Amino acid sequence: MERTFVMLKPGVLQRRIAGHVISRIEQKGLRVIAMKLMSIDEGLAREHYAEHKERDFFPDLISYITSGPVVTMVVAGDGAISRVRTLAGATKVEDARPGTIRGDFAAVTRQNIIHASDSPASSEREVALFFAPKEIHDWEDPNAGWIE
Ligand code: FUP
Repeated sequence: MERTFVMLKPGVLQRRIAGHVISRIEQKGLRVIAMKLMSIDEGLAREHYAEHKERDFFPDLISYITSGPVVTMVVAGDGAISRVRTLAGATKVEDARPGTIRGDFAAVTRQNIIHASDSPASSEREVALFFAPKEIHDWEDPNAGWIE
């Protein structure tokens, strides 16, 4: 069973669409096993996006991600990493297809609604960066045996 780190970026709360985005994840059959509302300080933002620190968009990215509260989650399920990436859609809004979260809700790439880990190594690093083990509450669906 795979785990992935998911973050709903600041614009999501401001636009009152958190429920819509979380529903996409739940409707796909994935399990939310950790979730919290938090504000990201500059240090945490820089660490999270360290791979982009040389990119020209880095200062704007850090300023945006620290501009308001975010919703962070750990999502579990078979193939959770690629399944959430598929639900999220392409990074650049011009490439994000209708039906995906970014394709349906994002108009600006920097404000592209959702972050989701892109590999098992990223997931492990990001889950540990944002959640203490005791904040993760795994659970089983008693109906799972009936529906698959
Ligand atoms: P993703 O894994 O899809 O979130 O994409 P990246 O890790 O490549 O990018 C992280 C964030 O940087 C994006 F969500 C938005 C921002 N970004 C830009 O603002 N401009 C770009 O050209 C690429 C990414």
